[in-house]
Amino acid sequence: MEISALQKERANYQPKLPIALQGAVKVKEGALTQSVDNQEDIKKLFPNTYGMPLVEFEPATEFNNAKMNVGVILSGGQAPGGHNVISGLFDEIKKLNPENRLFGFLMGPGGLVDHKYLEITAENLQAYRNTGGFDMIGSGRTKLEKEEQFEKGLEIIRKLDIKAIVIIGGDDSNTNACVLAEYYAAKKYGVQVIGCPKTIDGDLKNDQIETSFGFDTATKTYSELIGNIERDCNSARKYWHFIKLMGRSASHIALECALQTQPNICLISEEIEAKDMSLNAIVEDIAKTVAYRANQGNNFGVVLIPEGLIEFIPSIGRLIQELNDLLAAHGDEYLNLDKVAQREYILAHLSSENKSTFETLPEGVARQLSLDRDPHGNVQVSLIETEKLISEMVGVKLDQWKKEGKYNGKFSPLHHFFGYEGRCAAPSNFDADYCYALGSSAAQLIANGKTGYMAIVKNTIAGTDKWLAGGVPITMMMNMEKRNGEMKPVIRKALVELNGAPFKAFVAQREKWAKETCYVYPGPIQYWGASSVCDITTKTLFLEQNK
Ligand code: FBP
Repeated sequence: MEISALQKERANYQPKLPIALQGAVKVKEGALTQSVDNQEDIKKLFPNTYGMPLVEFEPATEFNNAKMNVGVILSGGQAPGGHNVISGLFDEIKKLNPENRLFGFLMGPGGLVDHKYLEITAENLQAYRNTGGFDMIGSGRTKLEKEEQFEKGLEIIRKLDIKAIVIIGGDDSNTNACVLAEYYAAKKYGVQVIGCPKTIDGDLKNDQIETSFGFDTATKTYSELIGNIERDCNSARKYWHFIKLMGRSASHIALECALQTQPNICLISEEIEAKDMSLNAIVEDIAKTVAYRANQGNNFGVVLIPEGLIEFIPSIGRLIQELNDLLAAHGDEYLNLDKVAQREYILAHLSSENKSTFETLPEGVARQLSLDRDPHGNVQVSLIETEKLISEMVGVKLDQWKKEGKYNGKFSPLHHFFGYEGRCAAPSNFDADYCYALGSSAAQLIANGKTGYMAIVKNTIAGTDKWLAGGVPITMMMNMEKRNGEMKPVIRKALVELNGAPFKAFVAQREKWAKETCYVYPGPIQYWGASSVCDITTKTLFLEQNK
């Protein structure tokens, strides 16, 4: 494989570990835990993995030489740092006992079920250390949820003499990791399951998980691009850029990028939902800023739009809820019909309020909402061109104001979607270290007999030496939510908190950013050089931890 000059140098980077993981390690057990909500339901569903204590690692004097083979799975969307979780896991299990072996299941959870795997060795891992992407073993969105999948997986687990499976994934994948852990524990198979918090979306966080890996690198990558566009925009002064940013549900990515780049407008889905804003109200707000700036002679600007926006506009959210139920109960009756017949079927079955919302949406958007779901039941928001929908509506509003003599500017919109390009960037120093520590923690959880835990690293705004590593029972993060028409135990997704420090910091400045031009140009991720540039993490994490 031919590698770039950067890759060559970056391969030599030795990720830093918290003190507790640098030598021999022992476990300190903390308080027993409870789920965040619906305690009785969750306890009933997870009798073997509920209520376990928090775990923290401490330096020890004696080495644990646990003999264990481990399987690892990358699950869901790519996030920078996945390869470093694998590196940390590999190095730690070899440190425990050089005879330990690591197997990577290929193309996500499906690899476990289909018995497709690769043994990870020092040689084949070398080219992937500190690199972005999940291409070493691939990823996939197969949902591990059925007993026959668990039993199929067990066959290969037994064949390879695997003691534990590490699932590197987001909230849905870690929910499934917990279901698998519970199943193997209930059957007394002696197979442990450990999760690792991954997702660029940043929505897998709570009192125990400070951030999901990949968020740091992805937001730095997008902020670089946004900054470049802002500078171009401020040079030519003739375009309005509408930039949709990835992040399926929560607006953490958009908010972090706004804090880094100070655009004229950034929509935050959670605020729009809380204020019960209609699509029209959102459009009118943007048009007012465009008109204000035009009045100052500034026919240019930058608008950030979180990709999950559409689901948070209350009227559209209610429509999606009903479409989810319809899809779960009657999907078979219309999924195979042609486009026109499908639309007719759906319109005939919706309540009158949701029917009128459905009718007002452009046909392509309506179709995306009604048909496509990923295997976890999520609307595929990356495929909906919200940035175009909104800018077109702003254009229509401005034309109307022009006719009424209320606006006299030029509005030339351009559209961008920053998503996939941020998911496989070479991990920043933060993500490289964080992921390596997560992988090492996962190995230590296994060596100490834990199952149904997620590896965690805390105190992440301090230097790596001061980071605290350990594990949290996955059931602690669960509650019951409706999925595909049924109540299910799931890890609660963290949305942007409107009384949280990052959002408040944004609100304190956004009016100024809208009226004036206050762009900030973060530039590309730096891997070497001044620590004030290379080692800083996100503004979100900094503001949250300094609360
Ligand atoms: P995960 O939650 O699995 O980490 O995925 C995140 C994400 O990148 C979302 O931001 C995005 O909406 C989605 O994946 C896109 O999915 P796909 O890669 O299947 O198109």
